[in-house]
Amino acid sequence: MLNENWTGRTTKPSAHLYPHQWSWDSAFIAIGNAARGNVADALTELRSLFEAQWSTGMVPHMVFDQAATGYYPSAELWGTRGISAMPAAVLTSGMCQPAVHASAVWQIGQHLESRDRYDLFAEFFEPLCAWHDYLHSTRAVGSPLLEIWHPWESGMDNSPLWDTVFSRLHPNDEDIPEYRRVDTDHADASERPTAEQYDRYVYLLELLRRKDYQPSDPTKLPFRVCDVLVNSIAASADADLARIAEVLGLPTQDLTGRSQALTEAVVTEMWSDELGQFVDLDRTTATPIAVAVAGGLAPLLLSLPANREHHLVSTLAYQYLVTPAGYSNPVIPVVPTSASYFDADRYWRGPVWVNVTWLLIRALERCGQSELARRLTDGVLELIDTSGSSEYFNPLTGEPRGASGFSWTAALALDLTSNAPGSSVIDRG
Ligand code: 9WN
Repeated sequence: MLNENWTGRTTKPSAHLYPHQWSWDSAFIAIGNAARGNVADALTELRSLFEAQWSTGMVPHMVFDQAATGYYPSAELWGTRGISAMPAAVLTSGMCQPAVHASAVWQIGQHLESRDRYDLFAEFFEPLCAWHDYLHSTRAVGSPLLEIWHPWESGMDNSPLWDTVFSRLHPNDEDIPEYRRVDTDHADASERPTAEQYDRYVYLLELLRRKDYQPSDPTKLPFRVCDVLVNSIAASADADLARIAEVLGLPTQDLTGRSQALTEAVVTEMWSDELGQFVDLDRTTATPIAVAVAGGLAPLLLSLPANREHHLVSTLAYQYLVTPAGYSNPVIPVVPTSASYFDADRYWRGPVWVNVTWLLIRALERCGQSELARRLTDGVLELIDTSGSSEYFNPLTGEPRGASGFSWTAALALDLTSNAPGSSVIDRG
């Protein structure tokens, strides 16, 4: 399937629904390709993504394949052509996605002999530093925590996390460019965002487009959220970047310091006693967003105080795990099934997503919860064995949802079944 979705330079997330290159998809796919011994394609994938890196350091969330058709919003709607920060040879979106790339490079390096590993790290170190510098300068507005300015930047597009912010947005017709979405041509409407949500995505995109995606005063933006998953991934990748620097014999202090400062901000500013997990912050109103999603467990990727880590593992085990009917192993839906906003079939509002589960499996291994990690690994593999490499899955029935032939599902399953260092197979002893 990965071979079928391979274009020669990148892997389409899915042949029909997502025919371009996406930033965090590429990192997950590269991890999977390296796990199956195809380091060459993994590197080509990451190189092509970083060739599209803006001069500001931002890695764009999409790189358009100019021959591909049938995806909305089109390159025209993004309107990035002519923005001087974008490399002239490519056409990209104007926003970013979670910064999994340094962790991907670190992990791919573990499949290589030391000389090749050194070369890989040397090749990507500067671009990765520029990317993280961008995040820690432009996106850290008045705190070490990083902000996203559009739901698409979280990768979890229509998560219930954004509902309160969206309820405050009342765009005028002239602020929503005319558009016709095409996602519902490829997936059932009941599994995709509603029309009201889609209007707001396009409205927020239009506001950013008018500023060339580089607002001089971000505090004026109507959507400013510090998301737990985004910040945990960044702090964890900061730490991996420091490990890369160490292999290269370079100073690590600043990189480690940045990771620690971000981790500390997550721990002190995002914890919710009420929910027993971390929660997002709405920066426009300076209030926590009291919504439980699996992304709020992602600080398990970080070095947490022991009591927090313990509490978070219990929340994961007792509030999130669910075994689909007829299955033997548990899975983690992106929203706990007990939540009033749980929707088993709809995109980011309840299904199982393999990338979120994979991150939590790796995080559980990191904090010594290898038995729980193993059960979840078996759960994901059982799901894929039964229902195929789907974009997401109904957690109650295990049925496939969204696009079929979805690349990161296949890639991360390959990583989970590989004998690569750091994989669960090794952890299982
Ligand atoms: C918008 C490609 C991407 C993923 C995101 C997922 C979805 C796009 C869309 O598909 O987002 O970026 O059109 O809905 O939410 O995580 O990277 O697979």
